Amino acid sequence: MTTKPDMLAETLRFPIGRFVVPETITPEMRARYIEEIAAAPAAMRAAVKGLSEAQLDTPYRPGGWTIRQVVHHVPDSHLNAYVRMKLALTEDEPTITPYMEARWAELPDSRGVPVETSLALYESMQSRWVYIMRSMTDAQWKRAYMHPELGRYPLERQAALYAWHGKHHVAHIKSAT
Ligand code: NI
Repeated sequence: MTTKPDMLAETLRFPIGRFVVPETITPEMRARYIEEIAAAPAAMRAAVKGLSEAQLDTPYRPGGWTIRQVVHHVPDSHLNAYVRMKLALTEDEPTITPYMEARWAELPDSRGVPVETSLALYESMQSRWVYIMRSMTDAQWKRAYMHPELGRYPLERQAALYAWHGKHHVAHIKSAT
């Protein structure tokens, strides 16, 4: 039984809902994921436009990351995803290394670097990632990496996850401002 404050906390933490693994993924769904991934950097740029330094250093929810940490987290996360996809495309189900996102978000760059640096990084890196995804064959989408905790992770599911992830964090910023 969920109490009301828990539901509020859940909504603040997951404004677009938690990621749900699709049972099947069609080529049309993959095409939509790619477009959502491609659109996310501009959406993030728009979400932080005009925010003051004080606003950027304010948590988006009680106990949550600051907006600046969120902006730096997303390219950190998607850079890991980009590398995982490349590993899976070029090796036979390689085991990837998870990273501790909460600790990354406490490193000095996540607290101090201007958001513009990560907006540019996000746009630049993702333009290469999206270029690869737009070229992938059905067989390549079925390739996978091995995640030590989540098991075999097919690339088409990874695209679904990161399409969700970009929108998830843009929604955090919008919910706070
Ligand atoms: Ni995240």
